[in-house]
Amino acid sequence: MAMLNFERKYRVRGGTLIGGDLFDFWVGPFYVGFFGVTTIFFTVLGTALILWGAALGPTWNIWKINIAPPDLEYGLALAPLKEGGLWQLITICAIGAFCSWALRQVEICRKLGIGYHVPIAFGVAIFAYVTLVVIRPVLMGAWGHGFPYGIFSHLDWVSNVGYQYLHFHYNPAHMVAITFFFTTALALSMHGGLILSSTNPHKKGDPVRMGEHENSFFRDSVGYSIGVLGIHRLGLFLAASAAFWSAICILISGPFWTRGWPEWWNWWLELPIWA
Ligand code: 07D
Ligand code: 07D
Repeated sequence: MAMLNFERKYRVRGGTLIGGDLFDFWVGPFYVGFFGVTTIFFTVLGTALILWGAALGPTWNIWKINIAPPDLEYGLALAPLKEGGLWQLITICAIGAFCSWALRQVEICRKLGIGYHVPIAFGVAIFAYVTLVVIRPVLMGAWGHGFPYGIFSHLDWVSNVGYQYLHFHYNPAHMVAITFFFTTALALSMHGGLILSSTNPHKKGDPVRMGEHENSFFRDSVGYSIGVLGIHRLGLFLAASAAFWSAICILISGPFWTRGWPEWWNWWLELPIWA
């Protein structure tokens, strides 16, 4: 079915999570929905607050703008706007916007009658962000443990927090996350390469090759092909695992392990079998 016909057929009301018919319409190609409106609300408010924070600061240099979380002495209390309160409001807006976006994806899935794989995948990214700015700061007793909003300042935060634990590469969950990130890149490059190679046969004018050629390439080279559906299951698993283990690696740094990460490996030397 041509795309334009299909869109006309499926673009009917219903399937919303809340609000019934409220905002249940499209503007051009975009589905609006209740959560489209809340996404716009939080995004506009959050961006305005970032601009306000930038206007207070010493620079308009895009790389150097920095909106810092409250000082550690404020603990988990609300801080005055200019002393981290803006960061707290921006965090609420960011979480509101990300969650609204995910719920709008859910509503679109419901209208189409398809699975929730995309919003679940995005949910893992939201989980990583919420771990950084809510779960870990709450467990450590101060909003000041969140990362600052600024292009370079957030890099400084990553570096400083990394060195607080002496050598972050020794964090075992960081190792698992990095391995998943690298494997995701490997899998995506091989999958993209394979699809392009069968879509572009040797001779111009030859028919495009399909699944049999793709499977045979991998069966000939490594003895096994995961298959057309399987490669997408693998891709989603690898990418979601990368973000999930990232969240775990920072969640355990502080709340569950306060010393240098190299020291964690002493458990190996302390095994009774060496005694
Ligand atoms: C390609 C999808 C498109 C998204 C893009 C990001 C903004 C922010 C903000 C002007 C892959 C759009 C950016 C809307 C503008 C202001 C105030 C996704 C793609 C293009 N980081 N980070 C970047 C964010 C954290 C780290 C770049 C966000 C953690 C390192 C961009 C978050 C830690 C490096 C950026 C976030 C961390 C970066 C490119 C949220 C651990 C780099 C991002 C909400 C995760 C790289 C100068 C990219 C860089 C970079 C955005 C969180 C580490 C500015 C929105 C605290 C080490 N980060 N980041 O392509 O060049 O992502 O930095 O959690 O080296 Mg970061
Ligand atoms: C948090 C982003 C969520 C984004 C959302 C959406 C918009 C809209 C709009 C474009 C999780 C945002 C959308 C804003 C945009 C438009 C229109 C993603 C998030 C919801 N590290 N490290 C990681 C590596 C070192 C340290 C993760 C590598 C050093 C700390 C990953 C190396 C030290 C933390 C990772 C390396 C150190 C991390 C990041 C190499 C510093 C974290 C990915 C090769 C001296 C962070 C949850 C991630 C983390 C993290 C990789 C080195 C410290 C596994 C490859 C040794 C403190 N590092 N790292 O989390 O786990 O994505 O965060 O050396 O906090 Mg590390």
